[in-house]
Amino acid sequence: MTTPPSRDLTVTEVRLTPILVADPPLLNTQGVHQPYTPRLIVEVVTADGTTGLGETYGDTKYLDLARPLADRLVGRRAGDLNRLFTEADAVAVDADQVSGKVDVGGLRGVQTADKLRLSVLSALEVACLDALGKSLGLPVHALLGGKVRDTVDYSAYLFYKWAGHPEGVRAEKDDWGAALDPAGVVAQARTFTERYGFTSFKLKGGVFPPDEEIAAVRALAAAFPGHPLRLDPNGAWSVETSLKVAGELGDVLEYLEDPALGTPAMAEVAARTGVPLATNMCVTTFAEIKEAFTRDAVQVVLSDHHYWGGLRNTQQLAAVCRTFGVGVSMHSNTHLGISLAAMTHVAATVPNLHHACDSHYPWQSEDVLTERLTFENGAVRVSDAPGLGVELDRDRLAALHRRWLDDDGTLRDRDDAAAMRVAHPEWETPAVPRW
Ligand code: GKR
Ligand code: MG
Repeated sequence: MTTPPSRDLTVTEVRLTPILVADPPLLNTQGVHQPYTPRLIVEVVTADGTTGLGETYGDTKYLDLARPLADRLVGRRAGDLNRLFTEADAVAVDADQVSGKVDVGGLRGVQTADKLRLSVLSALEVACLDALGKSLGLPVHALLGGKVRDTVDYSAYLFYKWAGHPEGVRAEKDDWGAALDPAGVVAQARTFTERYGFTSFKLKGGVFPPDEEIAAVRALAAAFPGHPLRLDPNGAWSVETSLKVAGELGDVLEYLEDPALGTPAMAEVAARTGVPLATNMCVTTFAEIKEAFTRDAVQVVLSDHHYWGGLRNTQQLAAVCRTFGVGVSMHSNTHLGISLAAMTHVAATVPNLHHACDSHYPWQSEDVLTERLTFENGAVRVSDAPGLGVELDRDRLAALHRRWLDDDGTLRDRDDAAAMRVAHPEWETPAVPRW
């Protein structure tokens, strides 16, 4: 009998590198994306010399928590994750960050101490799984129980957008052009299909009056007959407006995403339409599931490993959804390749993932990887290489960190309303429901 080689997977160091990555002027109900958005890159180093990678939100409130949480990981084995989750409860969260405020940048409901902790822990968990996988020679999906598919489908994430950021603002240029009406939205969708082969489409709504967005979805349906379509106004509509949109688009929508804000309003819409409702705003924690499912408020939950607390929690969420006959898919916020790799690994292990996942990745021209991940026929191939199957480009990481260091603080916390005020000084975060 051969003795397995001994690997010391004790965590010896956790490196935290905040960065600013280029982001195009994508519009949503709160404003417009900043020219650069903050992300945090996590490296977990183990005693056997392995480095695992993770990624999460990079705003100050996450950075403030990242160091104390990372310190709790040092000295533990990379596989000792359950204990990290229970210990994290003891890490204090600044009361100012959680006094019932709606999360501004993330558009994902009310901020809580738990959501903040889990959003940071998720990056540590992913980095530990990457390190474990690399050290053991196993892909992350194998550590999660194994893949049930070889590719993961994503949908084209369409945004109303300006051609460029406002004059005089430091920004990277993009080649997508403007999309401010139905013709622009269809042209953007065509670019998505040409470049990446996507076959399903989600339009970020809540930007223009609902009639204009209905016209855009109708134009998409005419241009791409039979393809799954979604519309997501991030809770900007009243119950009556949501029902009007559902009535007019019911024949072409795969689902309507967060038309109205909060479980009671979503439940009322759901009770009065046959169009399935999806959410990444009213079910964002395990604690929110009971009320939403009992009231049949949502038919699809869009999981997000960043704020659900990692890949294993995402699997648990999928199991709960399966138990209650609720669909599951994946939400996205601006992210890079480390997170796309993590999303793809966990998505590959979820049997009941029947809708293409969201991803902002095509909008990100910059990354910290030596090789970008690619979409073929709208899907990402599940890597069988050890860990996540991605490698860090240290020069790119250093350059994007330098940009973060050089920033005077204005971009370090994503604020879409503030970015909108650069072009429209009179802009205020709209009251909800907006229409
Ligand atoms: O990137 O503008 C955006 C999105 O609106 C994002 O912030 C949302 O979290 O994509 C997300 C969603 O589906 O609600
Ligand atoms: Mg959404």
